[in-house]
Amino acid sequence: PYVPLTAETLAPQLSKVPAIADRVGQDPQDWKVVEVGDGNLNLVFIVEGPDGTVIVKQALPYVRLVGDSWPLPLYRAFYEYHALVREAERDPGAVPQVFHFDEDQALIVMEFLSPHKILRRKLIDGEKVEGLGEFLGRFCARTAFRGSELSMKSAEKKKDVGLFAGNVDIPAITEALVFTDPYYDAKMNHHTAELKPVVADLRANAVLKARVQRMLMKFASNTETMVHGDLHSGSIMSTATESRVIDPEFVQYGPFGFDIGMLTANFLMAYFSQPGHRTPQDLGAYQEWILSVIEETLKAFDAEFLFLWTTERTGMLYPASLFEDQGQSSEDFCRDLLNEIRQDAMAFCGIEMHRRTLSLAHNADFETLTDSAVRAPMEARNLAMGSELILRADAIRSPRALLELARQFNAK
Ligand code: SR1
Ligand code: MG
Repeated sequence: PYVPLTAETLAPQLSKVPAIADRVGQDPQDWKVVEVGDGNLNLVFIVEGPDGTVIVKQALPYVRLVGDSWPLPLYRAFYEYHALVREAERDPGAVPQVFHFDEDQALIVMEFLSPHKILRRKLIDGEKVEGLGEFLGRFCARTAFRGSELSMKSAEKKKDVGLFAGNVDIPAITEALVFTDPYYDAKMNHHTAELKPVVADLRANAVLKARVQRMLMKFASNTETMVHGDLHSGSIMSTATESRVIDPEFVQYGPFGFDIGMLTANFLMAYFSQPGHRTPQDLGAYQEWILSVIEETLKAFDAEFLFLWTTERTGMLYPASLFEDQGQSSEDFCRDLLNEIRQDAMAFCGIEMHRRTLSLAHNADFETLTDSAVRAPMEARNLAMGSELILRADAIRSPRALLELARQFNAK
């Protein structure tokens, strides 16, 4: 039966698992185990021994952030494992290597990333990461394209959509916490007191709420590709020059623009929160660096998607014959699709900006600013830009336009 591990029980319980023993050391007495999970859901152990180090991640049967009053199925580890396998195929080297999966124990043994640090922490600490935007844009494009009918055979894709459709309780969290709760006085919500009038205005905006509901419907019903499902800066680990994407337990088949939109939101929140973390001397340059990462990410997404469209497109959609002798280039159709993806992404981006300020799970960019008088104006800018993106996603026709909007809201 399933038993949640502790730092004390892990070594005796897992000493016979070759995937661990062969990498860490044969004698569990020599293992040093520390529980380091600081996310909202799981246990994460670093297991270190004379021969090396691995990560053991185990799902808990409830939401760690809330406690056992909110049960959560262990089966999410199964989907996380399968997501990691697919992400590794679709963008080799982008995710940690998986060494072992135990479905009964809801446990994944994987590569220990070192000296990587959670990207959100690096952004709070004012650290830069070389090649970050290129890496993330490519990851989003490769997983989006290669997880869709633009690459997969229809039957294979349908089978995979069916497999991941079993992950029902996890997307339900996103449907509630991201798309619904911010827009009414939901039980688990909390927000900075000074934002009360701003929040009242936002919740009184029927057009905004209808737009969000439309995006919720797309999120729930559009199975264009396999999405990571929770691609924020806490799901990325980086050194100064190298990055990996972790933690895809919110995986589902969903819209092309979902991951890139969520990711952009988390960079924008890092941007708006910077006055609380930097000295006035460092502030402007570091904020501009964050904006340059957003620009690189969005550009790399489009460039890679277009490259894959040109070089790898198979399947039943958009056969080459469609473009022959029509006086139009296949690339034009790809650009139309990329425009649609960007519009969805901008709306998802705005919604994520709202939920991290209003719903249950906030983020450290703002939360580590303990003086609410300092935090509130930055959160207000974040909320206002979020609304603008939801209401006028179609006005953002280029990465530059998005950056310009961010600068405008930051100056308010
Ligand atoms: C109850 S889970 C709260 C949040 O943590 C995860 O990382 C997802 O972002 C989820 O919405
Ligand atoms: Mg997570």
